[in-house]
Amino acid sequence: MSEMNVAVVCGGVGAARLLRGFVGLVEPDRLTAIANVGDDMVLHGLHISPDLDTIVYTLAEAVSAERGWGLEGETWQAMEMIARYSETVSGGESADDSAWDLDWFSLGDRDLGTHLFRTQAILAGASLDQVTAQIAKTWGLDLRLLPVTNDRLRTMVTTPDHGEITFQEYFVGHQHSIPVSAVRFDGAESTTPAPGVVEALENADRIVVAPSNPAVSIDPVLAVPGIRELLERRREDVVVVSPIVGGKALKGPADRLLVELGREASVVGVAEWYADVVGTVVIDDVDADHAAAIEALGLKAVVTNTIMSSPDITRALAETTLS
Ligand code: FO1
Repeated sequence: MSEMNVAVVCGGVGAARLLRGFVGLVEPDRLTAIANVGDDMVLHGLHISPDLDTIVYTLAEAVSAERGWGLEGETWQAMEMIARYSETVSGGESADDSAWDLDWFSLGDRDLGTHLFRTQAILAGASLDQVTAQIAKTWGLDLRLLPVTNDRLRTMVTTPDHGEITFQEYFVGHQHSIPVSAVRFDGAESTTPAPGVVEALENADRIVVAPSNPAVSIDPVLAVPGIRELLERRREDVVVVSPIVGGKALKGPADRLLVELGREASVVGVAEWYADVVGTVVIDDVDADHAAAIEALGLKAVVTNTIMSSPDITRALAETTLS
């Protein structure tokens, strides 16, 4: 068991998978996941925190293997009721009439229990980090899971045909199939880090940036005042696992977003994206010939298998980020 204190900066699915490699390697009270909240939204009156929930469900081995989010063995009774009411209010209008499309974001019946619990806690005065700790404890998580901030921060993307829309309207509503010209983190400038976040990053022997989407999952975490500056100051102890392998994102639009936002969809593009805040980039074996270009940027490149297709590979990858 490593005696190191480790802080992992997380988005959703890719981060949750890497965290599995740290559990059992790093002491639970020395392992802190600091998660993005820019994907959060209030829907049907419920506070939904997709990246926090994806981490909880994945580490609890309860996540839907097929979807990578939500719970295994879900039923969708509540959503079916919402879909029926949606029909009524939309008068059967086309699905594009999103004002009345109430079932665009799929919430399973068990997943709804999480949102109901979180919402009632927040309405009763709990902060997001407090209710997240209760959810993590309920699922028996062996790490500390912190939202980067308790304050409202919303990732907004600008698209040519739809103007500025919320992250989930882009990611789910449009299945991230439309080009993005800009990303903004609404409210970020007036947020503060949640309790424990700065301490975890200051005390960490190693800060790991998970293989999440740089533009819409990691950058919103860095947008909370003080966080980017803290990583810049500790750049030598910060390691990022590239979310791009062989020019492609393993899941989601990270490769397209890098290009749309002016970088190349490669491990070099990732290194450039993070050049100010990381000292080391971990890249997959298939990208070994890009190591020199990364080192030319003044970063270290570490080549290993980053395809987390088994617990052993995931554990080895986690160990590599700590070595
Ligand atoms: N992703 C989808 O593509 N479609 C959905 O209907 C959907 C519902 C959903 C519900 C709860 C949740 O925690 C996540 C959900 N996601 C869905 C994934 C979510 O949009 C992404 O996990 C993140 O926001 C991006 O990392």
